[in-house]
Amino acid sequence: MASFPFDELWNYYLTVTSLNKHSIKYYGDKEARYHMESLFQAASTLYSSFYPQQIVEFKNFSPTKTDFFFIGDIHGSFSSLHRMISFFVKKIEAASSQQRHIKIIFLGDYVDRNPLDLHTLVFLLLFNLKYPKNVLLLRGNHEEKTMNKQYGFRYSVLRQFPRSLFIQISEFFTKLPLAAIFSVPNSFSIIALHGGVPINLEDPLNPVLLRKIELKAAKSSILNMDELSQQILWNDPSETLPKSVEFCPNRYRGGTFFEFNKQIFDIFMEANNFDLMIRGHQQFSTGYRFFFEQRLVSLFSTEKYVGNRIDGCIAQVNFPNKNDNEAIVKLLHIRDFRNLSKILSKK
Ligand SMILES: [Mn+2]
Repeated sequence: MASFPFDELWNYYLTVTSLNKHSIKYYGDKEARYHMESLFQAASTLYSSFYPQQIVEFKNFSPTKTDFFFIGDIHGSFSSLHRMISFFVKKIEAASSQQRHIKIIFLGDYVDRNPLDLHTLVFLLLFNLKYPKNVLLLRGNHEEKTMNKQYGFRYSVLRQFPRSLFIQISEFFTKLPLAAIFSVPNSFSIIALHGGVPINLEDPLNPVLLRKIELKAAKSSILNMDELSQQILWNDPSETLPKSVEFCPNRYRGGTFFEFNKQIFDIFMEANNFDLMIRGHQQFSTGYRFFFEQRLVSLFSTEKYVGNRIDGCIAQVNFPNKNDNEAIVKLLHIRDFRNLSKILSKK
């Protein structure tokens, strides 16, 4: 890592005003390749050392002194990520003087469907390595090589780098946890993941206990993952299923993934002691949607997605009171981060 110019790369991305798929000054030569390999190596080491489990649980935080931020799908939107990171850097810097802690959880789907996706991932990892105690990346269904082959990320890498780098990145994706739990004992707990509730297909009303299951998720191809891991990455909530139908093969994504109704959701949440689920995976032009009496919030955190304008949102979550049984969920629009000084002075 000695000659890896971390600060130079970080400052480059942080101050870049415009970018196109060819413009990165570090790309296209041997040095650039070495920098990329070093970056992904450092990111792999970070996740292997700090988050060796597929499901990570946080209990040791001060609930009233922590601001949580959750971010849904980005899909290679560099400008949206740039706005968010600029906002978070200011938040993190301000928090240390206020004795507060900022926790930022990304819910997966960083790449594909946008030619700037490699830049977006690189910037995200630089941010993660700069603030390892504040940032956590979860895995989405697009952090997976068969999706990357189909939807563009593989090409983004191979256009300028050898295949070995793509293999290294696919291996890095296997290190990302599938879900994170934030729990305050005797109070409130949040489950964050990309897709949704994994269903025990042999006995659907017998809920999966997330803290107890053994998952085989650390595979670079979805085909080698176990069924429950696949479902965590791919399932969707549905409020349009008939009441008697608890779940069905996913009408939009194919039959090995599922849509689940409120009953499946409720029994899963109760058995696991979860109060709120935060997930991504579905495109809503409003950037978010609440399901199931507001106990599930779905986020989409990009302003542009395959030609569609999205009013991309992230969620800020606070535990106002240690003994309160409720968290406050506030939606923030990425468009508002264009005027950072204004939004940061607001309480
Ligand atoms: Mn997805």
